[in-house]
Amino acid sequence: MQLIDDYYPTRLEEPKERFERLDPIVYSEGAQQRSGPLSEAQLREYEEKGFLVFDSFFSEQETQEFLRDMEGYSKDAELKKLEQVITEPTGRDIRSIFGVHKISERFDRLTRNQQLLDIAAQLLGSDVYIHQSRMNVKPGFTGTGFNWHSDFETWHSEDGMPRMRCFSLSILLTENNEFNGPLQLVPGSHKWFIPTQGSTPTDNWKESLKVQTLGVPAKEDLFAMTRAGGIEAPKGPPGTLVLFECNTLHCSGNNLSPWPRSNLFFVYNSVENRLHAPYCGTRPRPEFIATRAHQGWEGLGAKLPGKVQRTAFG
Ligand code: 6CS
Ligand code: FE
Repeated sequence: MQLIDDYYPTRLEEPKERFERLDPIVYSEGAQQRSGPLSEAQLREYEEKGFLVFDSFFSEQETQEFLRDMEGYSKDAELKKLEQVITEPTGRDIRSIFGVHKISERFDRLTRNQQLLDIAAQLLGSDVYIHQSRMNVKPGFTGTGFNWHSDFETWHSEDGMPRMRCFSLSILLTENNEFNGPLQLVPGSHKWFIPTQGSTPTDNWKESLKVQTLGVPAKEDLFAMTRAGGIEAPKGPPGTLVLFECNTLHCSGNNLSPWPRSNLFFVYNSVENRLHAPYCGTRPRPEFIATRAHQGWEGLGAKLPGKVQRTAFG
């Protein structure tokens, strides 16, 4: 079995201090970097803040079609029986549907939108594939939020994503405003890796996708990160695009407003950053949460801190 170094140890028994990320933020260089579509200024902003916002990236009409599809899926009783449909912690309301690009041809095509692929190549400096897709539905009055986390911390420990060479796109399908539980990001936090404490149980996703308790940074880290960078919650009409680096700290609050807040979420990973066995030692999460089937990942193992080797999923 091939052993893999764990450069970002997390889910630890003992606390470990945050440290600066070991990976680049923008991977393309020279002519590829200058070829666009992102301008030099946008690339610098992404490097500094860890996210970019594009107002009205998609037209109102396109977004209406996405929203119509999404509403159809959230009313589909057959779909609701599938494990990839995550319901709210209390009640049967839909919270997320994973693998939407496998369910919907329109969303599948959307992941291959040329402009999005060009942005992905410019940021990641390679070909890419979709690591995860989902839609999040946060209905008015009852929709609940997500605790503070870095997606990379989860994808590294629970999915075996080795390095930070990945980003997320959130396509707003309804208006996001200060009242309906928008995404809250900490500018600059992507430059730090914050190891968390705790041990990850088998099938943690069944719990964490409803209410996340593991993988949440300590309060001191959140104080330090927000003291340095503050918090920003991008607002905008349907069709706005929020692009954020995989290690940018974020959360979102409950939606107590009457207005639903829904978005589509695509994660682009570099083909040079394929998944290994989960670094936390559990069995891999399902394919609809973390794409690995086409990657021939079996036989890859993670070398864990303090342990010489880890078999596939202990
Ligand atoms: O576990 C995951 O992969 C996911 N969880 C959160 C809270 N954000 C990103 C990702 O979809
Ligand atoms: Fe997240």
